[in-house]
Amino acid sequence: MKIYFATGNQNKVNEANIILKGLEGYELEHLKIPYAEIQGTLEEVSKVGVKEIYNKIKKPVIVEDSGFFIESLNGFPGTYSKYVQETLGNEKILKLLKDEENRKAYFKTIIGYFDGIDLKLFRGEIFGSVSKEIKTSGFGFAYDSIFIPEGQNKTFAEMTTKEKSDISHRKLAFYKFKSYLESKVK
Ligand code: ITT
Ligand code: NA
Repeated sequence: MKIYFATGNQNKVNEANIILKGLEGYELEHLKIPYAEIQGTLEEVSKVGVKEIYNKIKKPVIVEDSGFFIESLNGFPGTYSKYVQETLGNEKILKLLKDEENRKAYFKTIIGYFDGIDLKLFRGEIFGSVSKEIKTSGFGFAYDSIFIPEGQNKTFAEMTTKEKSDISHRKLAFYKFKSYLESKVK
């Protein structure tokens, strides 16, 4: 069975493929079809987006909406993560946090799945902190070079895609999705 993944972000597809490896009988196919990103929570964006794409292709499809939430900035950039990454970037975000003791942050992702009958959402989160400096070994994307997961001493961008994908918000959400698919087959 083919699962269509509608996203304009190739990094997400690369990670999803690593995460879903070994799921027998399912194949992920990247759909580069854009969908309207309404202003709302990750849950609302995923729900509306996945229905929109389903109505275009009439096949089981997923979308994934994510954000990076910084506690001392009241959750900013959150649902504005894409725009803020493109406009401010990591350097300016670190400046905003320059004198801040509380560096807690988390990634959250919501996968929306729709097959014409069942509409499901799967959530994944990972908690950690914002690093003092940008740190990368060339892996990852966007906020990865300023995020250190709890219990680790490296940023996501210092981990290989496989290492990140063992613990990431995306992994947790995709594993829930994977269990759902497996229970459907039985
Ligand atoms: P879609 O086409 O799938 O919507 P997108 O890049 O717009 O791709 P999102 O709206 O879900 O994706 O994500 C918002 C932003 O959050 C994204 O552009 C990145 O800047 C950031 N982001 C999401 N997942 C991330 C991750 O695993 N590591 C670092 N940054 C991430
Ligand atoms: Na998006």
